[in-house]
Amino acid sequence: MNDRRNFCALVLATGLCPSVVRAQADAWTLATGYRAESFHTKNLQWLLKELAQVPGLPGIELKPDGSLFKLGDIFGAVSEGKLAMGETIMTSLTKTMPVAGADAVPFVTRSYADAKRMWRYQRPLIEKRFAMAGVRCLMAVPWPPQGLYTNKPVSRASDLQGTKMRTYNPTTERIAELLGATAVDVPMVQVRQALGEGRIDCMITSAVTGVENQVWGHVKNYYEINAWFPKNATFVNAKAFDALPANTQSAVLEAAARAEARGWAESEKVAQESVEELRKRGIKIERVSPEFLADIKRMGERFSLEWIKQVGLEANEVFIPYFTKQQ
Ligand code: PCA
Repeated sequence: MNDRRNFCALVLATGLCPSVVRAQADAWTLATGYRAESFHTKNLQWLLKELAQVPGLPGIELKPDGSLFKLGDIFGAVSEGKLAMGETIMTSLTKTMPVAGADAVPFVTRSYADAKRMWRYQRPLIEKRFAMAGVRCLMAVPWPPQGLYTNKPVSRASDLQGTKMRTYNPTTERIAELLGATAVDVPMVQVRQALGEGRIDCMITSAVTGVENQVWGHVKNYYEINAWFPKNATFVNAKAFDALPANTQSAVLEAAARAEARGWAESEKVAQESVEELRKRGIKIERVSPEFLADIKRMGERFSLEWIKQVGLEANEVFIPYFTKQQ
C-alpha cells in the first residue's frame, strides 16, 4: 500500500496524467508453471496480444516457468487476489475440487473429439467451483494425449512392477500404485534432470513433454496409449474481472474463446509433430500388445469407479451426458 502511495506521489510529482497512473499502478500479471517456449505458454502470449487491443484493460505481464508462484500455488494466489491471472493444470486442483480431475480419468477420452465433449460437460461445474473460490474461468486447453515412456520394452502391465514411475498429480500417483511402481513426483520442467539422475525410469505424459525435456538417450520406447487428455485452465481473479466495464468483460471472454479454439488446434498439431520428433531422435514409437491394453483398460475401469465413488454427484453430472449423448 505504501509503495503504491509513493508510486502515485512520484507520478503526480512528475506530472503524468491520471490515466497513466491508473494503468501502471493496476497492471496485471499472468503466471504459469510451464516454460515460455511450451505451446501452452505461446498460446497465452497470443491471448495477451489479443487482450492488449481491448480498451479498459490494464497491461498484463506474463511470468512463465513457475517464476512467480509454483504451478500448484497459482490458483490459490489468484483466488486470494495476490495475482490477477493464472494458468495451471486442472488436476492440480483435485484436492479442493475433485471434478477438476475428470479429464485425467484414464481411458475415458481417447481422441481430441472426446476431450472436447468432456470439456463441454465439465466446464459448467468447473465454472461454478471456480466462482465459489472467487475465480473466473477463461479457457481450458488440453495437453496432447498421454503416452507411456519406458527404458525397455514392456509387454504386460506387470513389467512395470518395481519401476520408478514419474508422477505429476494424484491420478498418475494412483496409476503408479495400481501398476505396482514407485511414484516419484517430478515437476514437468525437471523431467530431463530426473531421468539423467536415474530417479525415474518410466512415465506417462505427452509426446510434447518428452520433446521439451529431450528425453532421448534416457528412454527408449514410447507407447501411444492415449490414456487421457489433461487440460490447463486459464483464469482471472473474479473481483478484478467484475470491476472491468461490461464491454471490456465481454471482449475478454471473446478473446479467451478465440485463444481456446486456437489452443486446441495447436495441441493437436504439436501432438503429431512431437511424435515425429521422438521417432527422429531414435525413440521406438509403439502400440502396446493386446494383453497390455487389456491390463491397463482394466486398471482404467477400476480407477473410474473409484473416481465416481469419491467425487459423487458431480462425477455423474460429467460422465452421464458424456457417455450417453452424441454431442
Ligand atoms: N505434460 C505435463 C502435464 C501433462 C503433459 O502432457 C507434465 O508432464 O507434467
